[in-house]
Amino acid sequence: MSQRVLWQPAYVGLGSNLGDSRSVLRRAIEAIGSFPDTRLIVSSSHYRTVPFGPVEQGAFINAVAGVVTRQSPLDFLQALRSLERQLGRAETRVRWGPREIDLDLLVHGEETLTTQELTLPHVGIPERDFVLYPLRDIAPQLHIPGMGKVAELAARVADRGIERLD
Ligand code: PH2
Ligand code: MG
Ligand code: MG
Repeated sequence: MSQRVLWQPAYVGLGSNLGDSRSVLRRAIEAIGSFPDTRLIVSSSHYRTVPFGPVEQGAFINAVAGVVTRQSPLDFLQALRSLERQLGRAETRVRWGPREIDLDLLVHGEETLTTQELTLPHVGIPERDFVLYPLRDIAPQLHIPGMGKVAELAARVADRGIERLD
């Protein structure tokens, strides 16, 4: 594990539309807060969201969690992948299709990188209500490198029928 000196703020997008989605999201957020060299700072409400993309499927539950971490982006990504498996995500999910749990690293400090494995910031952020609305709850003033301020990005994305849950 490459442990860095500086703690960086990082944000994780969570989604699920198979199984007991709300319970899986709660367990995922708790587990992320227990990653080595990581502290959970804040998490958004859960939202019921209309599926985005070409696949016809059931509604998602989405949320966003904010942490500070000393893990590198790639180590943090590996930890998210292994947590997805631990929470019962099947290996062979269709791209864009239904899933038990999806944990996407959205932002890691000021990092910008493009590799096979990981692009930071996550390229889908500006077009996704199911990321921007929960992210606005917890970090409206966050500046996303190359994209802009969360509150402004959220104001620009159409509400496709997103519902905040308690
Ligand atoms: N995830 C997808 C595809 N479409 N739609 C919503 N509303 N929420 C998601 O998390 C989502 C999606 C694949 O990761
Ligand atoms: Mg995703
Ligand atoms: Mg994913």
